[in-house]
Amino acid sequence: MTSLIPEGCPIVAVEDDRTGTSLETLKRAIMDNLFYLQARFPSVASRNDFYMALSYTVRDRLLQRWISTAETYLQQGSRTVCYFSAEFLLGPHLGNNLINLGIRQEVEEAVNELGLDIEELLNQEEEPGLGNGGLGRLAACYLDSMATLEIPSFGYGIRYEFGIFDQEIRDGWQVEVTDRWLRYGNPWEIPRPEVRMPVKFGGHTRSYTDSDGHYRVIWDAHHVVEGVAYDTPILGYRVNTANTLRLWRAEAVESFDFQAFNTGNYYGAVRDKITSENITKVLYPNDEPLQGKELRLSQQYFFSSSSLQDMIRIYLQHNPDLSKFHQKFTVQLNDTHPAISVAELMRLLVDDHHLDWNTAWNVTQHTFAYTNHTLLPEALEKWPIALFQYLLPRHLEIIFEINQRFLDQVRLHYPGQSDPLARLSIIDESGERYVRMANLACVGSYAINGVAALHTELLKATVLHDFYQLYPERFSNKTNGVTPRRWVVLSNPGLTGLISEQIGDGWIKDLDQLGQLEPLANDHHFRACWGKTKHDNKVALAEHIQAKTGIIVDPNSLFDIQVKRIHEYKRQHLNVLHIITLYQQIKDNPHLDITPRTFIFGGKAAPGYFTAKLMIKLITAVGDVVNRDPDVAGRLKVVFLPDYNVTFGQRVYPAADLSEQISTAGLEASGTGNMKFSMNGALTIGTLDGANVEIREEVGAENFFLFGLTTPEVQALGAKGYQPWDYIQSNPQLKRVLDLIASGHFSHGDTNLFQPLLSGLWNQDKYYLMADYQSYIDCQQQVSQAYQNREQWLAMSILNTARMGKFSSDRSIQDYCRDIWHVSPVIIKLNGGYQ
Ligand code: CR1
Repeated sequence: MTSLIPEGCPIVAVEDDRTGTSLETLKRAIMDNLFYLQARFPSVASRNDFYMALSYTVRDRLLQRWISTAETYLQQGSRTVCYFSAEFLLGPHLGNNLINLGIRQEVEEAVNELGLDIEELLNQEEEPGLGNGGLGRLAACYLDSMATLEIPSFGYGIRYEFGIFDQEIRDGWQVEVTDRWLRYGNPWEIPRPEVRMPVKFGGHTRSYTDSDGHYRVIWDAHHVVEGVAYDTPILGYRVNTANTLRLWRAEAVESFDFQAFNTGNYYGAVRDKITSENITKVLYPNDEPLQGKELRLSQQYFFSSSSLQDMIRIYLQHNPDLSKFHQKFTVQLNDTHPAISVAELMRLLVDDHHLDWNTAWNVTQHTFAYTNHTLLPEALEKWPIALFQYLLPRHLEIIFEINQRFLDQVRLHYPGQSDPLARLSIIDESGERYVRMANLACVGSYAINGVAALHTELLKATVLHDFYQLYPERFSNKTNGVTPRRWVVLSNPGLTGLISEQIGDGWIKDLDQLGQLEPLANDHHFRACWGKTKHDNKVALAEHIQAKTGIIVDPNSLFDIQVKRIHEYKRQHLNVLHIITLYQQIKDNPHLDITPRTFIFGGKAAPGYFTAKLMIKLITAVGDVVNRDPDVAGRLKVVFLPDYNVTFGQRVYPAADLSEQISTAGLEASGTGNMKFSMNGALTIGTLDGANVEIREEVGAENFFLFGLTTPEVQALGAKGYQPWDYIQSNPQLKRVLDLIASGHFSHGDTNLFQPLLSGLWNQDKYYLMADYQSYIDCQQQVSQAYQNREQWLAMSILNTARMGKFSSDRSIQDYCRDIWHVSPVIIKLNGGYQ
């Protein structure tokens, strides 16, 4: 990359170098930052140096807004939402901030004039992958919407040194590689070394009665770790609001334990330091299932405690009376990962700030609200009592006390009945004793919600049924949403331009305005433009696929895409069964006239999830055979794109014709990829699961490819005794597909490789693939036919986008604000820099 020093550039400060956006100012600022922050001159500067210089330039333009926002919140004492989440899957900042600031064009010009390429600089950013999948990405979309809607809010979480692993594919298998995202520096974060919170672990408690006769407990910890704050500004779209995402990093309190040092235990002291700092080393890579890992509980407690202490510190700056804490703050618990906060706030209020129990409980119960994100039983967090006792002895006492008082109330509800008591208890006593985090969250929260209408109904009917009976008024549904800023404007500039030409750009902040596109679905010229935009996006993805995998795909074929975590319940293997079905039809009749398709997969498997890893191997193995078989003659292509992440999603959603949302009904809480696809004009093939149900309601049944069993049908089949082999034996086509895999056709003759997967399908088929197979194949046939009618397909595609207004995360956040948080926007005026 070549570059130019702006020679003879007039040094007349017509605008502030840190806030101005004229071409000359931007150029000067970039070069200044290269010089003073990266300490480089242009001819030796690396691409990363330029990326950093540009990012600091953009960050300067954020800071003015961020500081004005902080000042305004402080002065006004605004009611504030704190979003507690163990995961924030942010994706790259630079492109998003350019869009939200509205200076993308200007910056591109400035960068060009400096002889640099904006795309290259944008690609230089290592995305902060501080999340696994949907839950973490939802948190990121919500931060964007809260800022855009000018809602006073904080995100609180963990600054993992290593985020979600990078995925490589070697010999068709997933290999995990450490995500060293901080290696070259992170220009978006501002360390706050003075904001540090002590977090205690282990040890014992003792009690005494103080001189006023109060019973007090002291927790003598085994050791203390400090949480140090790292802040990232989160700017809203074309507003002055820039909220804060505060992530905590663990630091050992003392560099070395001097006593150990003096007694010669130097290495032991170093080891203790490392152990403390391990807490924020790495994100746990599991999506849903969870084992009882001590480090994981430590992470949860560490960030919950740091965050609550920080909030109390902020509160006490203006108000000595903690009994009204809940009037200033509300905390949204993103799943049960931060649920220990309920006990921790009680501890802080009672032990440290000497509130009486009832007052503290009143505050606590009015502070927290809890979102549940999954019904999978293996994902419900529970921690062995022994682990709790060892790590958080004081919290265990508090939880016992909360539970005792709670169960006393339950007894009044169910006199003489022990079953509801056993189910509602925060302590699971059915075998080895556990603390049930969902129960703790429900007892300690004033509001409880699921993430799609069906999911919330299922929560009320199953997993949280007993709580629903007890506290029906606490329950509501809040259907997920995604931010159109990242998922349309940033990802799909072509479509953004086309839409804005027609209806203006108001839709970016008010997605319902997309409805104005509806009449254009009948406009021949508009359809042609729509089709061209999609085609351009497909060409770009095809180039990317070739660069990454060497596979050549045809942009005229139907791009059929499934990207999400690899999991049996999401049923990527059902998709594979369809591919093999088509393959066999071609083998039977090589002249068959079928709609050419490119099947694209992406997604990570949890490193310890054997079956999911085997599913990846199956996809790549089938691809290897199908892509090369001369009989197929390019009509089918199968691509597994490695390392699915936010950046990759931004390329993929705009290029999809068909979105695969094929989970077993009743198991996908919501899904959010389904929304991103549809917003970008893909049609969906899906089951009646999660938010698919609502997407179909919005876009119209005629614009959605529905198949499969419904949730009640799945439940009924399970209750009656599901026999997958009945379906296999009575369906020769299905049997042939399974037999072809078993024969070693896709595994160089190895008949064992896929046996674990196949025997799973024959024998239990926990996720009902066999039951849904024929319906899926038939539905795919309809998709293929529909794609042949290009005009009709384009009209359906336009209608999908036009009717996606509901799925903006702005709508979700407005729902939370109105029904749960009771917070209102605060308008930020710019205070004009640092003067
Ligand atoms: C769900 O599986 C949902 C996201 C966000 C996931 C997915 O359907 O869209 O949450 N749940 O609500 C999850 O990660 C730990 O649970």
